[in-house]
Amino acid sequence: LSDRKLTSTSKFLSLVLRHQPEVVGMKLDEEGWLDIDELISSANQRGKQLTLELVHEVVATNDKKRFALSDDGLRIRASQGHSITGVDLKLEETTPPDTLFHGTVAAFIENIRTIGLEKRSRNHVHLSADESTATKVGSRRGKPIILQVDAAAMHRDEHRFYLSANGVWLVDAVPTHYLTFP
Ligand code: HQG
Repeated sequence: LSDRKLTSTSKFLSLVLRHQPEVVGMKLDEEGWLDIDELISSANQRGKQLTLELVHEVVATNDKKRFALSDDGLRIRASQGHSITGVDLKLEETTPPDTLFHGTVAAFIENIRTIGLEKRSRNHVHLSADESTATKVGSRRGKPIILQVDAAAMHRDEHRFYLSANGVWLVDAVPTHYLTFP
């Protein structure tokens, strides 16, 4: 299985499992899962060459561990990054480290200073536990700018934090007074 095939399959699974399951005529269940056999046959019917081996290989080798299998191995979901409404991953509320990080770019800074971090098209604001991860996230859009989040203060103020299965911190929003700008 080539890296190219694995990457294109990862992108396809991100599309289906985070944003648009309707491209294979399916609906995620309320916790975001899809039956793998049904996903493969629906994808194949639409001309996508998806196999069980490919799905398993992507789950195992994906750089960000974007996908998780259910305990029985029959279902798959994205661990974070959803934009689709009506999915609740049922993550447990978790105490965050005192400081978290968010990588963004200059074009967004003025607005973030004014209204804080908002979730935009996704279901959560995504925060990173370390600066190097935040730098990678910001670099997707240009020269990264790293914001520091006072997660300890947010937690004291009863904002809820969730940790995805692949280590991404999720919150509803970060009001501007918890942010430190460089
Ligand atoms: C920005 C990738 C203006 C925010 C990554 C970000 C991550 C604002 C963009 C995951 C704003 C949203 C998520 C405001 C936030 N005004 N801009 N008030 N508040 N923004 O893609 O965090 O590779 O939804 O700074 O690794 O960039 O897909 O969020 O630039 O974990 O698995 O609005 O996506 O993972 O962009 O990335 P996104 P993100 P994957």
